Amino acid sequence: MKLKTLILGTALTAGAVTMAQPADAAGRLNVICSADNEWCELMKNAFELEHDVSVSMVRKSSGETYAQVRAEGANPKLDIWWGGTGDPHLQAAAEGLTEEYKSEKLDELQDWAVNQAENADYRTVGVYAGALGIGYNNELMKSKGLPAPKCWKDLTDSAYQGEIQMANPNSSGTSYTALATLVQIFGEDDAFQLMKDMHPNINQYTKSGSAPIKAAAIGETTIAITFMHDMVTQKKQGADITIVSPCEGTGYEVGSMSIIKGARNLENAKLWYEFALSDRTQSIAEEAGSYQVPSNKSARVPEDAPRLEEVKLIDYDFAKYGSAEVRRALLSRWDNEIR
Ligand code: S7P
Repeated sequence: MKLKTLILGTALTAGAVTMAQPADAAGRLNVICSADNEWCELMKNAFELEHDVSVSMVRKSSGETYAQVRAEGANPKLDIWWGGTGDPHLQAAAEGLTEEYKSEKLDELQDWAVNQAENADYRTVGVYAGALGIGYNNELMKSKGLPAPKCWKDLTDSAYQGEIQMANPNSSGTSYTALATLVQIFGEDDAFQLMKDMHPNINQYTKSGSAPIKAAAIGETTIAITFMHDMVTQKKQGADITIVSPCEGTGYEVGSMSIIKGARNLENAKLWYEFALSDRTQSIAEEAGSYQVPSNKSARVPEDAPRLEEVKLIDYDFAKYGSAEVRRALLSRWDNEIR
């Protein structure tokens, strides 16, 4: 029922778009999508309705996508990478794996989205933003008599043994954002000590970043570390979840988009780029249960989207934590000392 409503809603929205803008390019486009599956599908359907282009799409987490783009560097099979946290997009840009492109819509975007493009010499751009948080299942928390966490440091409490779930930062952009956030708040050595102390409390390091809050929603874990907007998605679907903005402050993502260097369908990749940055396209994200803040200033911000200005955000250093050197070093230290 929900899916039918979603597809119908999308078709109507994108159908109106088709009348205003006739199809203007033929052919194919290979998209790799690192946002949630429902949003990826919505984007594909809306784009195909607007343009005479057949989209082949795969969904992978941000870190996994980066690894694929890198592995295929000499023989690219993908044309465009849409969505996913900005750090691996920046790393790909620094390694020359993505194409420079200056959109005609840059003036319509929020500063954080333009900064992302500038940090990468226009080899990527911001499409949405969202803050990281701690979410917990109210019923489990109560039935187990656990104290409610308010701060990152609280997650090291031995009372939470086996109660917390987060993703593996190698595969997941969400979890790399968590790792980089803790390092920026506490300093590298103290952050690694915190993660070591928290390790006995972790019941699973998942592949995907949003999996932990989905698990909390169905009572498979009590606490999850994910983006707040992914928690809102679960709450809107009826889950009894509390969203915590950690007392020490928190990091955030600039979800990004990049054209792959050597894309075989470059003109169609540019069509997708412009489509994805438009206020009209960004305004339909909520139909797929996505509650990030859109990068186009004129796009509708979902009523339930966590507002960045209401969260105690750190001054996340995207250039540093998206650099190949720092990202590689932190992930390697995590593998050696935490995993
Ligand atoms: O679409 C939801 C979302 O949280 O997913 C992206 C994220 O990369 C999830 O994948 P991984 O953590 O598994 O890489 C985010 O960019 C986005 O906000």
